[in-house]
Amino acid sequence: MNTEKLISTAKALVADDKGLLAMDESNPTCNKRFAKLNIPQTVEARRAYRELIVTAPGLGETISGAILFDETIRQQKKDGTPFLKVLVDAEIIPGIKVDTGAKDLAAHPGEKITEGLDGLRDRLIEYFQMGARFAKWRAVITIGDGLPSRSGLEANVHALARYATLCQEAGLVPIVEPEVLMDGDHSFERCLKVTEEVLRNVFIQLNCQRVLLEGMILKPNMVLPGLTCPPHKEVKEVGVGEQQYQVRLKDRQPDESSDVDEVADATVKCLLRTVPAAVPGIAFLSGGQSAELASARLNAMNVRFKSQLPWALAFSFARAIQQPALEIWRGQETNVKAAQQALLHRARCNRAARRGEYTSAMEET
Ligand code: 5MM
Repeated sequence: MNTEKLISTAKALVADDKGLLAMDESNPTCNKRFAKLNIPQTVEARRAYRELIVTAPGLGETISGAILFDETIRQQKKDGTPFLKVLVDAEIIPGIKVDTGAKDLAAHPGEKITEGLDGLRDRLIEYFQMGARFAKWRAVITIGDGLPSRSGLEANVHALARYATLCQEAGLVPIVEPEVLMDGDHSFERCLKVTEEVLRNVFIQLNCQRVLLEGMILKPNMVLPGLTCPPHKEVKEVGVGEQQYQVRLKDRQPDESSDVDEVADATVKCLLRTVPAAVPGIAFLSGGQSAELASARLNAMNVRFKSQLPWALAFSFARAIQQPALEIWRGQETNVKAAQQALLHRARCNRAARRGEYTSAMEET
């Protein structure tokens, strides 16, 4: 294991206020997103879309690394230039998703286990030889009645740690992604509790499996209420003269901007309790938040806490960077330039969020 190289790659992935672009959707996920926009679900359409992304002019000014899928890492531009060369020429570090997906966990209704450990050592050697310098594995944790179970959680964090050690042995920086899903009607507080429990167990296992913390990146969810959590009434005590009044401020939906500071505070509190200072960076997933809210919440964390934190707070978004571009492209060659501008805009917004300089005015330009 080349410790120095791992550490310098991990640092480079979160350096200079840049972040990661997750473009590692598996074929079924990519096809599902294409189908919604009537884009053909073919190898060529996926290739053309990924060409649009990697050739967006100046992408390397905001993006430090791109996470690819196995099909994509082997593809080329229409003119035959390998995507890997395009990325390296743009000073973007190529990465690769190496899990083979989340499957039903036997005897655990409602829970998933991420697969892909069998044969992983050999696959990592091949990806390193191709030019990848980091990898990604996503564990999926569902909140529900009695979920996550202790055994479901342990199985997932154990697999994450086994993956991370194998990556470092092969010279690849592991992105460790334990995603607590937004699906469900759970409260904000429940998400905080479960995310804290998950992250605590992730680091216990990473230490057990002898992962070099300085040579990895954590990719967690932000702390958010479930997507179908009933709107809660925010009630505030207000003093007027001698009397105290309870003032109902407004009904709040989980994905509204009014909770930006609350999300920032809870997320950072959770991370400070669980993530060792040796980890160089935390790059959030967006998890289905709107692109604007993902930027606003990352921005709030950096505005409020950046100077006090031991690690960088960055982004590793897929939908929150790509979705607006995909909706403009819709499979049409004539829309490529406009789609690339939308992609670059989101990447710039997120770089601004890393600096605590993102404002809603950026969305109007
Ligand atoms: C949670 O998904 C990851 C981050 O994406 P979002 O920012 O959209 O939440 C993402 O890297 C994900 O792991 C990939 O898109 C691959 O997903 P599938 O399900 O296709 O393996």
